Amino acid sequence: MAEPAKDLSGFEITGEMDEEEQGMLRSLAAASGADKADVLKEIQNYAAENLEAWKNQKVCVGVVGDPGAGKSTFINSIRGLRPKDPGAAKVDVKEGTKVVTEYPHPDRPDNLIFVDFPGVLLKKGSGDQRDFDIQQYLNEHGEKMEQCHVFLVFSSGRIQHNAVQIGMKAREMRKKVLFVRSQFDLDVMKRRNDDPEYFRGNTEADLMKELRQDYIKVLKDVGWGKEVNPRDVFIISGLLDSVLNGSWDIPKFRKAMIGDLSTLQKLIVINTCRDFSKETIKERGDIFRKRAWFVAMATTAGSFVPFAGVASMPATFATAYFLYKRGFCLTDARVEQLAKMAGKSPEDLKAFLSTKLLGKPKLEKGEDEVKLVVELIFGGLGMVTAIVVDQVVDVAVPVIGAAITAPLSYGITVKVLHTLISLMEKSAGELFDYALKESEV
Ligand SMILES: Nc1nc2c(ncn2[C@@H]2O[C@H](COP(=O)(O)OP(=O)(O)OP(=O)(O)O)[C@@H](O)[C@H]2O)c(=O)[nH]1
Ligand SMILES: [Mg+2]
Repeated sequence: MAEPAKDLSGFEITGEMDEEEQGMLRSLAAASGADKADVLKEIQNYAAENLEAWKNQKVCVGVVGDPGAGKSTFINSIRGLRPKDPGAAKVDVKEGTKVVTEYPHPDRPDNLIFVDFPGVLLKKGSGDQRDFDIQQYLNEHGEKMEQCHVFLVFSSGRIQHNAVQIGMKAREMRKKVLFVRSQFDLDVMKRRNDDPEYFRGNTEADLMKELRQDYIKVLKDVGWGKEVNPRDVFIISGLLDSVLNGSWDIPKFRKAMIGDLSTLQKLIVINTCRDFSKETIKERGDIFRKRAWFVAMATTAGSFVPFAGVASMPATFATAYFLYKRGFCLTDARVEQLAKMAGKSPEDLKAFLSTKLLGKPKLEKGEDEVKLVVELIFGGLGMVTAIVVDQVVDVAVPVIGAAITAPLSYGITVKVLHTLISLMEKSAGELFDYALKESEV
């Protein structure tokens, strides 16, 4: 039956979502009366079916830079690997990488890939690496470059012309280009040795500033040809522990790396890469908060009235709970890695976390973790039993231009999710402090 087309253009979408989701929200906003209830139901079902659609996203990070700058080391560390682990990139001081090599993240090989681009062109027959022809390089590697979402340009000193030219081509392809000076741990050591007085009057932050300015100056000299924002230059160490515990510029670097990605792509990165830095916790929470409306739609799909007496927990809610746990690095496997790194007992850290999240050091046999957390949250919110059948509220879904009415259970679910995310943020911060603070001797 042909229905008159509704004008859906006047509604501004304020959240990040794919086309299909946007269309649905617009029709929800444009619908009237009974229609609205139908569209809402449709969105709830769509959300329930697509709660984990982020798992189909792909993120490619291109890495280019000077020979020996520490590209392979970083590519390993960001994937949680040490150089000799299976799947690790070869770390070699003598010979540079000459072919494009893809390094998938072992936990999500189809979704998160680091691409190591050679800084040289190995011409058949010639073999002369100094004879760098950017056009030929593009002919060979341009297609792969197009597939990358962000580029990291590594240098350990005076960055070479080749790497800068490749970075410029990435920029022309409208890719985000970030500059990395790795091996800062060595810079500190060297400075201490070369100039023993330096750290009397200066801090590591001063040395970082110096190296950052130096990087920018060299970029200018080598012909980058554009103003470089100091905030796009990151001073890091690529060694595994530094990457995991967020030393120096690592937290800022992590934020910048995912800054231009869609929310769904960001979810891939934060749920795949381990990160024990306190400074990125809030950003991770924000990504989950942005998507909480969608989880709540899924959770209130069908005739579900979640939390009505907290008798049973909808599977969608449990899915979100464990997703958050992973994103904040609070799963058992991640806590074990944190313990290993910090030289702490894994059982001790798990008990610490459990006390923060669940109010006790250990779950009793047969207890449901998610149900327990929700009960605690409900207690805190003063909603011991929520009887929400048949009640409606106006809620804020990410669309401007219309008031949207949803079941009250939707509003309550959003509130519970937000509280849960805050609880995880707080628990992660306290856990990382507890694990890492005292171990920094
Ligand atoms: N101390 C320290 N050593 C590092 C760091 N990054 C890399 N290294 C060492 O520097 C050497 C070169 O590192 P790679 O990661 O192989 O460098 P690359 O950029 O991949 O080099 P090519 O592939 O040869 O171009 C290795 O011996 C690494 O162990 C770092 O942040 N700190
Ligand atoms: Mg390498």
